[in-house]
Amino acid sequence: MIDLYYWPTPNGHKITLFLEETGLPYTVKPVDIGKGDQFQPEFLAFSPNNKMPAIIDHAPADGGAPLSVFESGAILVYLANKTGRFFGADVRQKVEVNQWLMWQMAGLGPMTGQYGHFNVYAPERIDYAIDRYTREVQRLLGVLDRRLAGRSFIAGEEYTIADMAAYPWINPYTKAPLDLEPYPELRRWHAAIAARPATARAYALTAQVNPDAGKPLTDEQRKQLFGR
Ligand SMILES: N[C@@H](CCC(=O)N[C@@H](CS)C(=O)NCC(=O)O)C(=O)O
Repeated sequence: MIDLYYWPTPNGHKITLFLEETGLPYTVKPVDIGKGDQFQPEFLAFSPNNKMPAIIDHAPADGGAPLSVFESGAILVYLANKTGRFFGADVRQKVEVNQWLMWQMAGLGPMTGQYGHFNVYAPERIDYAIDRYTREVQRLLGVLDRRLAGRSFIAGEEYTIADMAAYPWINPYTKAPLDLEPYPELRRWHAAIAARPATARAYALTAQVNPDAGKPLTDEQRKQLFGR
């Protein structure tokens, strides 16, 4: 059994996308990041960067003690190795999956996160930051759109953890939507993943775990998330 330390955000969705695709049994352990659960010593003991997602696998492959993993990319790689699924069939496919997973972790995720921060959460409007991150996100969406030309998914014809990492970060801010019109391959790919039953199951957890999802942040939530 896997304990998933989770809150319904783009980085959290990556892991539920994987778990729902594979049917691996898991228990959701909510980490309410607006209440400061990520700073609790019990959580920091295995997730020292005070961010979710994290997992504890109580039945690791070596039969040993429970194994914890933090960082969404590392969790996806761990789960893909554990199940032998969604990481490509041979060394060349694995390189494709891995390099696009790193591209998401180091580029699309952080840049889109900053785009969201300065458009949705910042207490004052800073035009330079908004312009900078808008242009960078548009550049990255263009990179992904070109990559998807002639391919069903990011690494080829198979759905992989590279897709699961990128999908939740495509236009995640309803209060600051981007125009996806210039990216037809990306829109085709995104619609295909949205139509998967596992994707619907993964996103259905949002309302269950955080009924307040989508509401403006309270001052207390803002303090927990951005005040330390
Ligand atoms: N690089 C990390 C980023 C995780 C992350 O940013 N998690 C956010 C929510 S999406 C979080 O837990 N924030 C709480 C905080 O910053 O205090 C990963 O991919 O797992």
